[in-house]
Amino acid sequence: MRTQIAIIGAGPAGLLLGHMLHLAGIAAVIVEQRSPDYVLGRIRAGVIEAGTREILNAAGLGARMEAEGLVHDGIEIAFDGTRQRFDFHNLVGRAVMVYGQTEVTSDLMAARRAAGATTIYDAADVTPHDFDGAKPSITYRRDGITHRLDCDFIAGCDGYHGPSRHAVPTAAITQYERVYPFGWLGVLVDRPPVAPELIYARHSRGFALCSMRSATRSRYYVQCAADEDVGAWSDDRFWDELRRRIGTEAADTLQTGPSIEKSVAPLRSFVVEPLRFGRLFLAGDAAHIVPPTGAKGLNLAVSDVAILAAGLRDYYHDRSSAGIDAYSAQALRRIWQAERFSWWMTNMLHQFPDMTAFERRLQRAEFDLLRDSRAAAQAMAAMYTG
Ligand code: RFL
Ligand code: PHB
Repeated sequence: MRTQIAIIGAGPAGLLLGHMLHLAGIAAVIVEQRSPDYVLGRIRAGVIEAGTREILNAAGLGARMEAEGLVHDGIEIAFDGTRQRFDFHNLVGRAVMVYGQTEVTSDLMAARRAAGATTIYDAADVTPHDFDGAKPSITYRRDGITHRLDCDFIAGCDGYHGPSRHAVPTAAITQYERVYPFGWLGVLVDRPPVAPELIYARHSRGFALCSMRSATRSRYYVQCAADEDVGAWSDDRFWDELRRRIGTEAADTLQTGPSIEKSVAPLRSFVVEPLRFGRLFLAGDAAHIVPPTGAKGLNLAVSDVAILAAGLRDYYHDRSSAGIDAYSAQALRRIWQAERFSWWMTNMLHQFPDMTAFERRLQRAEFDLLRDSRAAAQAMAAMYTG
């Protein structure tokens, strides 16, 4: 088989790239190791930046998001029980959209079906080849048969564990990484959210987050050990721990119920440079990871893909390589800003095992600065809303 762009991975990055290329009349095949149901079953991001919302709408993907998503004009930060609201609308004239990654993925899958474009699910041993030459390809195994897909370019949209980044010789790639000494334990529950907006809580027992997916479905997180055993957390234990961290007012109104999903996510900051190796491009979590505190991961995947798709459009329509040549540097500028913001939010709000009293007071000083300085709050709001 032959196509113009072979995309590895059918997460948000791969599916959106496929859709944008389709809109530009460029052929792409997506090869994914999992099944569609498995991909849709992963509960991940919940917050869509203003810029991401614009990109999804411009690509004709926003109808259900606009109808069902929740526009949030602000967030709250609870610091040792004291809640402070940050009004994004007032600070920077922007808002975010709360709309789950599962829904974005489902909308992207529907658009791909409607376009009649090819996605190969359940593909094993997906391997990129010869991207340093003029004739790249990928191979994969399905139903015991090895297939080969020839292409002009390979897009590695295969997440943190995917094969694309690992196919690059180590001498050609630089990795930057920070692994945090904790994780997040997340619970999804069919109960109305505790508050109309997200609450990010810093507490001496550890960080907690009150988020949501809709007016009737909530998503809650508590900071836990990086290797926490989910099995050790009954629902009751989770609700008790959450209540202790979010302040009495929220704890008293929290509606609990049986969890419909419970999982642990490790926290990591990670970037590789560059994002292009000959005819292979990396995009999304394949190239960078942020801790979820800043709600940036999905949004970064979308902005990478928007830049890459524009470059490929110029390449095929105008015979100009300028866009794909600039992709890595252009995307990395945004990536490092999101890395800084996510690292800063994480440091301000989490308990670190080796923290000194001095560092705890600095966390308080960060919060006081946000509360007392409009300029500081504006900087935070500008980064959060994107
Ligand atoms: P994905 O979603 O990991 O998709 C990669 C796809 O590649 C496939 N794949 C392979 N395919 C073929 N062969 C192989 N060998 C392959 N290996 C892997 C995988 O099966 C998968 O389908 O990466 P992508 O597309 O770059 O998208 C990135 C986002 O998923 C991620 O950044 C966000 O979910 C991060 N994130 C958040 N981002 C936000 O913008 N806002 C949030 O509020 C937010 N909250 C979160 C998050 C991530 C979390 N977890 C669990 C990591 C909350 C959590 C808890
Ligand atoms: C979520 O709803 O899953 C979510 C929201 C905000 C974050 C991280 C995760 O910062």
